[in-house]
Amino acid sequence: MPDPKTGELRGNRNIKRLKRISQKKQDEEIARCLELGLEAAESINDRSISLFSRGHQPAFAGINTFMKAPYCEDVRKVGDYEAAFVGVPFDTGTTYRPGTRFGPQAVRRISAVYDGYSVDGGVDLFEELDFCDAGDIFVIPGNIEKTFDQVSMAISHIYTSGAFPIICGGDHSLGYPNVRGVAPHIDGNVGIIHFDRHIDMQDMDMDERMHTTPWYWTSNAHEDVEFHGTHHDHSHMHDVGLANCPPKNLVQIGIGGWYGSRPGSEVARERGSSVMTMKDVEELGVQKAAEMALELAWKDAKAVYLSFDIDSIDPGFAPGTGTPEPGGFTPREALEMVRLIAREGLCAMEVVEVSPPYDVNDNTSQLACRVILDALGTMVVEGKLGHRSEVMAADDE
Ligand SMILES: [Mn+2]
Repeated sequence: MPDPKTGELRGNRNIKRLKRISQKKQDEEIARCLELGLEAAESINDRSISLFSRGHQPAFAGINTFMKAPYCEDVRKVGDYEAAFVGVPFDTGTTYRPGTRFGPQAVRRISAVYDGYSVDGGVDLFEELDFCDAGDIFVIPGNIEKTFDQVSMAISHIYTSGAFPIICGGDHSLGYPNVRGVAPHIDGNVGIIHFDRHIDMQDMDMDERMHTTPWYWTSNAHEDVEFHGTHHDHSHMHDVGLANCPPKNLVQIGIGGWYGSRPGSEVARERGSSVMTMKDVEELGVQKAAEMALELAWKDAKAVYLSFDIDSIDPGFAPGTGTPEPGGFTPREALEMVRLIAREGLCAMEVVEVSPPYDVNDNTSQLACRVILDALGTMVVEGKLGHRSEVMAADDE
């Protein structure tokens, strides 16, 4: 909104603020590219260009990590970063279309188009946040339970190293092992804000813990479950729920349509999670819906986890997904919801269900990338992540 006093546009305010942010990272990258990629041909006037592409430009060139961020190959060092993108290329939990195992690579590829500077976000991600790409978790195709154990241990490693986990699926069965990697390390209740067209809360689907089941296993069935310290305590199928993930702090947004929600709805009703349909969001408006979601998720909680199923966005915009359901969010609504929710801070986030074989023009993977960037950017602006104060010069206006 324009400033109510001066009438100055938000964009102009942001541009001024962005000017105060250092260009240290950008300068370092140019020096690194010239060092590793050699000096350009004589006819090239811009001497910051190297002979071999080693950095962000050209966006269509090079070896792609997420946002062309540093590849943290030695994952023992992941704690050197404030945030870490990690791929979980697993789609054995899908019940309709597969293909999400190719999600992380597609998101990485399209992410190269972004340079981390956002006028409407008012943020320069590379300068204000140290983040890396930690590569992919070694999933076991065809074995859901072994994959869950790998995933929980890997996410737990990233989280306890001190980096904010940015988890890119993969199908939504991962919601459970992802949260199981984080929640046991939080000294208090964890709220979950879950964007989806599907309720994903039944116990089993076709005799396994598929992508229709994560919140049955994550949210606990009893308020008085004993708190356990490690994820190992929750690695058996007979455990129902993580001790500090009460269903009252689970908010499910965008639910609706005609696919597979009956068994999960019964569980949601029994346990008392909050189910916000698309119609609820439409009637409340995005701002009010986000406020309600935050209130519910944060009630007596220490942290909130964001689970974003890309199928919550209408398949007209996001066709590349396992179980499309018309009538979802527009990208503008979804991204605004994500920004409003990220303002209060998150303990980790996941974006799941991007299935590149069904995608068109990378639209779906680009939206997944935007969900990540908008959440990160918002947290940086709000001081919940990164190091804005260190790179921002004093206001000299
Ligand atoms: Mn879904």
